[in-house]
Amino acid sequence: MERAGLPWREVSRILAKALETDSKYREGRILGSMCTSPHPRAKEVHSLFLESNLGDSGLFPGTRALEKEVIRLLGTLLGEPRAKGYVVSGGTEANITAFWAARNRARARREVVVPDTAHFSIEKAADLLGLRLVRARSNPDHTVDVGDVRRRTGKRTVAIVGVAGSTEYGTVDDIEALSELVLEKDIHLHVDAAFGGFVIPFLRSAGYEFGRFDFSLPGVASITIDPHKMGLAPVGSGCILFRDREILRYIETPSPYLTQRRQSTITGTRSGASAAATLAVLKHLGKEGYEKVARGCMENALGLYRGLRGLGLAVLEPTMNIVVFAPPRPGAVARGLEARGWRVSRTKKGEIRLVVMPHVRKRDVRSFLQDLEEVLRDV
Ligand code: 0PR
Repeated sequence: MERAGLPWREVSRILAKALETDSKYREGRILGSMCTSPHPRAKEVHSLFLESNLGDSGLFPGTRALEKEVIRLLGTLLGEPRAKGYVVSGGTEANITAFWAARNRARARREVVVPDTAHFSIEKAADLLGLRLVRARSNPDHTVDVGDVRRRTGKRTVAIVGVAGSTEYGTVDDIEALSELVLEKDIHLHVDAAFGGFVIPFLRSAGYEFGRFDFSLPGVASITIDPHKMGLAPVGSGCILFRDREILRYIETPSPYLTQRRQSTITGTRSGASAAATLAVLKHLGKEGYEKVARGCMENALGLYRGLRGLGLAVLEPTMNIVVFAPPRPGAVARGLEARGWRVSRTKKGEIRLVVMPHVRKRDVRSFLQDLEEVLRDV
């Protein structure tokens, strides 16, 4: 660190250079990310709440009330207005919190049964908490094989995970069947709707069909939903919701010298800015605003799907705004696209995966298809 500190001009130069190097969502070329430009108002609000710390919420009762309101609104969206939970740093922390609570409540049991499509944060969560990860197979449509989940569930099972909006394919597991399965036993069902939570309810009201995946199913005990994905909140905003507030007792730690005497979050000091910015967008967009966002993304995804099929490619029919296709020589195709400035991602199986986020416009879809056609000719 400099002894005297640099003139501001110098510091600005360093920062500007870094920003210049970073990709920008607004250019419409990022097709492999589940994040997007936050709503402009969310950016403003975020900077207003930078000093607010929900880890000592007695000092910030105003922000704490905003966090509670976020949880109440999302609980209502997900079928249980009385759900309890927190605004956390993202889906990873939300998933770890769910496993933590489930494990402590279940005492001696130590296994979690998870779909093969589960996000790698689930693997981190199991590893951190000393839980054995038992993977259930996928059906050909990339949803979990519920029969296999049932077979792998036993006396040692703490929790089962269902995915509503899988990271790679955007598919939704049969959560209804998983809910029935856990009701027969005393097992925690956690739904990872980090991505789908802000998509499914809004696409459904726009006329798309989805099975039930939320607290309206009696077996669902907790849900991850991430405002910093399709919720248009700044990065650093995830949410964990529990149906039953009592479960939070199992992860409580005394913090006697703080204004808040007990904590049941993983982090101590935690951002109030995320909660405030999330609430601001929820209130400002409302159901109609999110419907418009989700519908727009889905229409672009379907446009992409039709365009890819028009090019004679093998494409999976999208469940939500994620489109996966398998061109011949996918590695070379991905490299060709990257060379033309597109940022795409690949599935474990090697297919090309396109996440059609709100920053992707119709004209980006058109120019992507044109570039792809050229790339396919070259490889
Ligand atoms: N659950 C699901 C279903 C997810 O897809 C993700 C992240 C998580 C949990 C974990 O969430 P956090 O990353 O918020 O902790 N899925 C994205 C992915 O791996 C994360 C991401 C986002 C990656 C933007 C890259 C990127 O540019 O694809």
